[in-house]
Amino acid sequence: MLDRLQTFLEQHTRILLTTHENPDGDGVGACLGLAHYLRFLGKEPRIVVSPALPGNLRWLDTEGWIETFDATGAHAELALWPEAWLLIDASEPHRLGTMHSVFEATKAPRACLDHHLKEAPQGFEFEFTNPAATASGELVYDLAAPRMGLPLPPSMADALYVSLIADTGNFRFSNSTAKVHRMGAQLIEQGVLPARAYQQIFLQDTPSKLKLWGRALERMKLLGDGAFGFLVISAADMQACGATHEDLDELVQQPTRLATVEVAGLLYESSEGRIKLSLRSKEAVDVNAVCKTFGGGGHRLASGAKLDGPLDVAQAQVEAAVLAQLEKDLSRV
Ligand SMILES: [Mn+2]
Repeated sequence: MLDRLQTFLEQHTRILLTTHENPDGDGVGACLGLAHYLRFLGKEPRIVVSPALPGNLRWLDTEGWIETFDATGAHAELALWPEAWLLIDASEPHRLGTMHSVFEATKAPRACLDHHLKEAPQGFEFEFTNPAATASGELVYDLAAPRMGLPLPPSMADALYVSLIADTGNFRFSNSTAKVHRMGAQLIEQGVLPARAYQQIFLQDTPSKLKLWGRALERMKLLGDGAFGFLVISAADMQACGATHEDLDELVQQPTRLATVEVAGLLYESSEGRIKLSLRSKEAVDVNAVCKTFGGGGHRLASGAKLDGPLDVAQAQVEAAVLAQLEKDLSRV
């Protein structure tokens, strides 16, 4: 696959690198890593993201390469620029968000570079996917490191290290393979400072986020003999804490800190009154089955759904559905 990708990149000069909307550490790290490699090859890469980079990723863009998509201004003619378009860390064109219409309009050959387990990508002339990889940055490293030789430029090493820690939760998740640990070790040998990267990526919260988390955790419901830890956040809670949607990141899995909890849940009411459910399972319980009953989906251990209001009705429905699934999967009577 990497040889095919190398051939694809060699055939073009102006290469547009993009990632899914609401760019994350892996997508951005992989874009920056690949941009370094393409410049090494003498290419002219550009990186355009939508919307703007979250604050915790800005330090990675040491060269000022990342452009924020501006449909009517700077990027009105973007469809005409590239000779090749690469979508990184996603394999569904609609995940480009506001850039999707430009993707549809361009005459350039379009490709995806991704590691997610999904159905075969559609809407691309070329596909470069490897579901065995932990992160898109891992694919970029496997492509670039042997061809560039080590050490990599410092900001490229930082970007690819961030790819790894973003998708492995700083090497905590089950996808933290021996291979990505070795890659992390090599990047540290090349000068990456792991404590600095961790702090820049993960220790960037705001007071409003901690206020919201405090409120949610104080009121957590423990159901099913402590096997279900359930957090509920209303639009009024969000407003009282001055919190934004970003402040909900990683809140859903906090109940899994408890020894007894098998399933963690977060029910969230947006300011428009839409209700979103997220469920996480430690191992034994299939939360995807629960979310499917509400018309949602995801994976066995991480899934989500949208529900109709009002909030208290949705909450009762979720509680009943999760308790039924706990009985089924934990063989409780
Ligand atoms: Mn990824």
